[in-house]
Amino acid sequence: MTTLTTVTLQDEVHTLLAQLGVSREAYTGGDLIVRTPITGEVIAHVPRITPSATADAVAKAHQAYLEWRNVPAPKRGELIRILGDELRAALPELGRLVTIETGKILSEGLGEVQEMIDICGFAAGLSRQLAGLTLPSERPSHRMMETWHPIGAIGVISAFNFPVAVWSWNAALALVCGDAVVWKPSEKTPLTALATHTIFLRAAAKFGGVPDGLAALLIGDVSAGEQLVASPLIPLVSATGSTAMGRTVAPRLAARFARAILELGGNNAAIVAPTADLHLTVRAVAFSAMGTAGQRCTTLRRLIVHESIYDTLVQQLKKVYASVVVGDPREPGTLVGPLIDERSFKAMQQALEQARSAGAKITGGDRIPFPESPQAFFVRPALVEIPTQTDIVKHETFAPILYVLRYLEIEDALALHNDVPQGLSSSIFTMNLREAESFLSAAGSDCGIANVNIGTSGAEIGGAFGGEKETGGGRESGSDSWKQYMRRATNTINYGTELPLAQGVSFDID
Ligand code: UN1
Repeated sequence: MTTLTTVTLQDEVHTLLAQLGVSREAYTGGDLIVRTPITGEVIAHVPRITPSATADAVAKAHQAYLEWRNVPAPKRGELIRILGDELRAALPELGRLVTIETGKILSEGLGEVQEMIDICGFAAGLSRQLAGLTLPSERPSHRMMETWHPIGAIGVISAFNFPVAVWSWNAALALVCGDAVVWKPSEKTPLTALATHTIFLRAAAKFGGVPDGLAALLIGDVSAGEQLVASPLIPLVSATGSTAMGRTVAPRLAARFARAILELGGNNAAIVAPTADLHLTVRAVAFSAMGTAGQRCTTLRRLIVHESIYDTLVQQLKKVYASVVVGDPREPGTLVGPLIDERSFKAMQQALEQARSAGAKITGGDRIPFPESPQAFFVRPALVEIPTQTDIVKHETFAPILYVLRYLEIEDALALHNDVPQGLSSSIFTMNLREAESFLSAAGSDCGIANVNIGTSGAEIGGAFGGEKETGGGRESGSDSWKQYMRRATNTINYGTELPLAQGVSFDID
């Protein structure tokens, strides 16, 4: 365990914000109190946006879209290329700010900004590839094709755990697609949002001629998000957060036929088969289950282990769980930082209590006190051996709890795997080709992400990211996710002198 330094984090945060170019008024004098989970101390007072300013921002973003949609896509890509350069230049400071605001370790804070840089590269290339199909027409001298057009100003609602990367997955694609972006970040992480917005404005100034309000930031409470969800000027909202949040957002969007990209709860599992490379498995499980203090939507929460290797694997994991360094996420050597707040700590303790009453054997899970930061919530990650997949195992608790279950037949492992309401990420550890391929097949994992011999978390930006069932069905980031940020027009062009009708219909007026 490391000891926390006594340097005030507020000073460090203000220095970082100044280095990143954020003006002092943006994070002082307001009534939104921002705390760092590292010590629990207050690091900023951010002014909240008013409802009328939110309405203005949305209206302005819509106007900006009307202009931006006429800028050629490769030119729009140039803005995102510059944004990537600006993020690269800001990486050390922004990465550190992510660490201080969220409590994730420095390597993960920097990794988050790297994801932003990566998606900018992806989107800049994509700006020359927003391609539609050309399709054969059944009519002579006719051509049929698809064209992709921008859709409008889109809304992004993001969560505390990936406070800036999630914005970038949406914004980089949407801006290249010709949309404007209005962003409502988590109330717990307004500072990294302010820094990111400032970096965007710097990129926009370098690019020159970006319509005013093309990317807007709404720092406020839940009502700002609600306004975004209700606005007829916002044709799409991409929302990341809990399934409970999705349940309120999705019907409101559906009621006005707006699009939704939902990235909600996960309850990710890994199956460990008898042939698994255990050395690799232990490392993968450690990162996926304990990384980001269990606060990724892709965090590994259930481990389904074959009876024949159960004792060996659990013993090895117990060693790692007992020795992993929990402490100040800024210090090299720390692997597990604090939980975001007391609420999250309480939810973890309640889940452990329920597991205990279901007959679970729990290793870890206790609070680690740091006398110099009594308001911080550091915990030893918990390994919970549980005989059956009870309700608490089926529930996503956003904390480092790994439930361990046994299996004998691979079919039973798969059944357990899929028997939860969520469907985000999944893995199998095996050297058996049949098992691996079955896991990836139609009858295998029911998740949006299914991996072999790697963990459930830490996906690359090049793939589509998201999941099924209560995870919400949305896809962000790579592959063809961009299509959601555009509207598709099907065009049929007649270059002949006749007017043949489709389906052989005749309608002769002569
Ligand atoms: C999230 O937790 O909301 O795959 C996103 C991962 C990261 C993204 C996590 N690339 O773990």
